[in-house]
Amino acid sequence: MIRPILIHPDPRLKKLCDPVAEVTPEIVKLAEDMLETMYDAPGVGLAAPQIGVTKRLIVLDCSKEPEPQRPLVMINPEILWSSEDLSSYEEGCLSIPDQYAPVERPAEVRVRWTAMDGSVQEEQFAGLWATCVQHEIDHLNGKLFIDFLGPLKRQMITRKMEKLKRERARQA
Ligand code: K2U
Ligand code: ZN
Repeated sequence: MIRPILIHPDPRLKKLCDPVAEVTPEIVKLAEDMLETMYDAPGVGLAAPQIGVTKRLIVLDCSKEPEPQRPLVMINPEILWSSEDLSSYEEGCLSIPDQYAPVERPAEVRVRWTAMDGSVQEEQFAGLWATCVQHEIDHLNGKLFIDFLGPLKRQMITRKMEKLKRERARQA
């Protein structure tokens, strides 16, 4: 089912998330809900803390039409290697709607994770996949893309989100 996405500032978005001990039916259901929520947003990635679950689980699908969809579920993802080369991308975040800013990250990363069938996977990513997987793993460590910005820009965005939350609370 589609879950509500938390909006910054929210303490759950700043937490260091807990490892997933085992792939239970609840974890499988959570991953399915996260994929459905991500596609509905729409987005190319989503981390469990963004729907209020502070566990180390992310989903992503950076495939572009006419490529087939490639939904990836990563349990306890970890970055094994990052390239020296950097790439800059105009990042956004589903928890910080309508705010974009350029963020520099390693252009390529090698990631290891546990898949839904319990198998351990390892793959190297480049392009939007690399940017997205780093953005999502940051979420698991309580880090948001605005943490890469200067304090004034970060504060301005935070103030805008506080206003948005007040307006949404009034409409509710
Ligand atoms: O984690 C999230 O909030 C979803 C992010 C993932 C993302 C952020 C920056 C760069 C790549 C991925 C996005 O809000 S998903 C929306 C989106 C779609 C296409 C390109 C960039 C962002
Ligand atoms: Zn995000």
